[in-house]
Amino acid sequence: MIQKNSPLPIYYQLEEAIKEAIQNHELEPGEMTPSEREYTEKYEISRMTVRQAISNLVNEGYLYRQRGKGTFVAHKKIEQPLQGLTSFSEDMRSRGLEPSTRVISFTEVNADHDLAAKLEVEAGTPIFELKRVRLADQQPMAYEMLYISKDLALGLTKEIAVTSIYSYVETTFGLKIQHGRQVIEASIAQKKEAEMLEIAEGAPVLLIERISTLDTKKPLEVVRSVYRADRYKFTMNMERLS
Ligand code: 16G
Repeated sequence: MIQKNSPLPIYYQLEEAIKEAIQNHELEPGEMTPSEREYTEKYEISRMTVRQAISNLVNEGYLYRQRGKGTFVAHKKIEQPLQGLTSFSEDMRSRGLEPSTRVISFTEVNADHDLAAKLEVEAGTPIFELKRVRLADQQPMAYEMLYISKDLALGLTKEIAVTSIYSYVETTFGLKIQHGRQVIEASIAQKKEAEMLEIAEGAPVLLIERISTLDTKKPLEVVRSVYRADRYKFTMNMERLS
């Protein structure tokens, strides 16, 4: 409730009231919030105050605006720890989310110099190129371009790529995926990526490149992924260096 005689600013009280409504599931993720006018009338406060509260909540990631449509409740971001080499399927399941995959294309290409160097194969070696949209509870989270040595993923098909590649490689061939090197950069969604991720072109995304290697030190995959920045955040633990 909003108390006009409270020392707390009214916009702040409204922010708290909206956050509470989200916590109590009165407002669900993806749902449109009441309009500025509705809040103005409900609490008998000025439109400027409502605007300020909503802007603050947008900046803090609780709400998001869609041009021409309105303001909506944001989905909680997935927190991905930056330690432990895990697969998308494992990550989602460990959070109680159902992973699924849309295979956009599955082809054989010849490794260019960059990929060949990363996969430690000769340039021109045939490798698999796999483009997949990874979803959690039916919502697109990431668009992945995966390059994998053919000899380490023999028999890989589109049908298998719908499930877990890590589990295929590990259970079918008894390979041990051991090490990963990952680089994360901020960017904005290009047209194709935006389409795949069902976000606006130009929306913020995180570009991730991962090279993972087997216990034998042989590189297994080079994966370039585009993650939705509105749904993902990365966390890490740090020790103070002496
Ligand atoms: C993650 C990995 C990707 C790996 C995939 C395997 C990142 C940035 N990328 O998406 O490198 O190929 O998991 O997932 O985390 P899967 O076993 O479910 O196919």
